[in-house]
Amino acid sequence: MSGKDQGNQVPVKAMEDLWNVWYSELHNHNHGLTVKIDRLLESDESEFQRIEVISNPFFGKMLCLYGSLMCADNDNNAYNEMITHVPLLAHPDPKEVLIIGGGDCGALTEVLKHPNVNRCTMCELDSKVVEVSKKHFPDLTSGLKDKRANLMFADGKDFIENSSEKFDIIILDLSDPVGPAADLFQKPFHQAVHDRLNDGGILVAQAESPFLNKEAIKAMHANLVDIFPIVKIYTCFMPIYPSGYWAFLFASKSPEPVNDKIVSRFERINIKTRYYNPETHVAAFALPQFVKEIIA
Ligand code: SPD
Repeated sequence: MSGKDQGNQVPVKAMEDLWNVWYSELHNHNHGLTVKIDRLLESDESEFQRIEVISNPFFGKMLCLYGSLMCADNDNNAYNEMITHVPLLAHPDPKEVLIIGGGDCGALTEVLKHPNVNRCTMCELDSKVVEVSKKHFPDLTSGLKDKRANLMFADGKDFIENSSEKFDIIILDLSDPVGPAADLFQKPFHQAVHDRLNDGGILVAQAESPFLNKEAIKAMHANLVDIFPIVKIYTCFMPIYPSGYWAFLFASKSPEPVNDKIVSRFERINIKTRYYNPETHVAAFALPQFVKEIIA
């Protein structure tokens, strides 16, 4: 039969099913993550990297830098809440907080939920990431409206090495240890960060996947134990990141990450979270055997 004989019409339902545009991110040579693209909302290039925003029916808008997913409407809370509230509630009175990286502003927004913080400085290399995030992720970037937010565009390494300012908490909210962020995973940088911390200060760094990046975690951990008296690893569930399981390194001049003040401090700040609570804080430091073995 000819097309005319069939009415030459493809039923609407069949047309919907034909929509078949996907984003695939390889996590090694053998596997990766694939998400359906409803719409390509942004595709741009900055001086430093490609920047894409796609939308997916389940995850909502998703920010992708240099071909790697950074955050999504429906998957950012675990990472942003755990990289911020864990050190801020482990510290007795954090006033000055520094974020290196963090261009989507999710960590900044979480930090500024703490009423006792006087100022949160964010040093991001790529202004275009902040610009795109402001356009597409109004909730994540809402902290920028807070007058305690101090945003600067600079190389985090230059800022740390050339500044004399000191902080109570420094958060390394970095992309992967390749390209522009690579030096920020190295020991000289960790030493310089240590020197920018006040007495009792805490460094927290995103530390990649314990399932896929064992060597990177081992090396970072080894660097930090040479510099800080207290170094711990903790983890969270993060579905859009490689393996869905993510690590952070907690390095402190004196506060322990798990202490008996966590519950009362959390109650005092009275904030709404989706992943963080005092139980997930404590539980995050209970490590599966294979993660303990990475740092043994
Ligand atoms: N492969 C993705 C790793 C992302 C780690 N950091 C994300 C920073 C988002 N603020």
